[in-house]
Amino acid sequence: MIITKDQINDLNQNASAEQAEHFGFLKLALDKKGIDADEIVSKLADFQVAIPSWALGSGGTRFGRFSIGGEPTNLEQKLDDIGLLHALTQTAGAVSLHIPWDIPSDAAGIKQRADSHGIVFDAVNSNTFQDQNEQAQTYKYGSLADRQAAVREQAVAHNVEVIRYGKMLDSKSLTVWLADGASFPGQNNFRQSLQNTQKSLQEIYAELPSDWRMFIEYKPYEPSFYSTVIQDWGTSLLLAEGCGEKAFCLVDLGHHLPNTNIEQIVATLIMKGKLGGFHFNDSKYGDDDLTVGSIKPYQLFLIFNELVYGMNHNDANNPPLAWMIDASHNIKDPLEDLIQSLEAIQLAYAQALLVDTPALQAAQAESDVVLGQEILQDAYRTDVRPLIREARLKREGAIDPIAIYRKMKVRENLIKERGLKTVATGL
Ligand code: LRH
Ligand code: MN
Ligand code: MN
Repeated sequence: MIITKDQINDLNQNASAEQAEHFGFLKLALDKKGIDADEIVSKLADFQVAIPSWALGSGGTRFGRFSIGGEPTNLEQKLDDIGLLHALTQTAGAVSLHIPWDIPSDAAGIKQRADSHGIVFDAVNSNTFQDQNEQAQTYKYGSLADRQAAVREQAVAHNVEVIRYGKMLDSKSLTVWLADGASFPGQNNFRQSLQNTQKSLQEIYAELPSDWRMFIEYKPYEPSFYSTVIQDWGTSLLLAEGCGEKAFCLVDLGHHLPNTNIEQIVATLIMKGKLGGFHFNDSKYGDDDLTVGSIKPYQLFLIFNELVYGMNHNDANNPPLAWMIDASHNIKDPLEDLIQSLEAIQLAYAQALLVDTPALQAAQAESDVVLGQEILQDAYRTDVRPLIREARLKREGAIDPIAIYRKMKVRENLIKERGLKTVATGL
């Protein structure tokens, strides 16, 4: 199934008068505050987020999985699904592959398919947290950190292979996330594990093309429940600095212990020019991988506020970030869930763009705590939905993507095309 611009334009008709009215009203209100609504709309229209190839089907928990039907069963179909998302939202113009879950055997064909949907290849992800068939060494006790050289060599070789695939697709970055750690005290020597990890990462880094970047993703626990080698942003930064200027930290919102101040981490990493990428999701407890903005939208706004500030005060030349959604869909239609996540990201970004930074700085200089909060919350409490709808309209996307998705019976059509009992590769 494909969705054409003509179909979207037609279906937008119902909502266009109301959108024009709402946008006009907000534009006037923002104008009075000295904010150019059209400039914000342009920034929103340019903002693109990668969709992970492993999260287009129903995910599951270790207790079960419930298929929604019509899920993509190969990479081509996954790209088609992202194409649908992109047609509707105009925000999903990139895909991030996890290898070997999605091997682009026919790289030219895959690239052409992606091109036809206006999709580019963002970071490629390696996987040394699962054993694959015909693999000589097991990752049961570790991969890049493992105490056995043969295991480390195999894990390094896999990452080099992932870079090779990425080059064929014009990807420009590699994301490394390791499950390496220990489930019990006494299992590993902390120092040795960290040293091995650094050395292995340096070996991968040496194979990185000159215009590539390497992202080092951290996570405090799971699947290792006593200790994880790359447990936090500090360890990630240490390792990135130990590799070189093309190595950066990657923040996954779900990879923090409860109540961690993620916006402060973002501010610090941009200040050091070492923030490379972002995995969006939301969580109540741990790495829950829920829909972005479904639990803590204010935190998301505060994070975006630091991202916007960091990019506008970029003394350390932090490069543009790689944005990706890393969520799992256990009970919702994955495509509807991704549309909601994309919307939440755009909302937080739009709100952050409204923050009156000079006024905030003045309030901080005066230690006017109340005013500082007022300024932030004034932006957060602005209904910015007309801005993101306008951004989508500007690119001929849907004013209301979920409404059009449902009106066009996308899921029903996918089930007709692909069947009711489908399983997509991934988590
Ligand atoms: C680990 C993680 C990492 C993996 C993905 C499947 O929890 O966030 O980014 O690559 O999930
Ligand atoms: Mn992640
Ligand atoms: Mn995760």
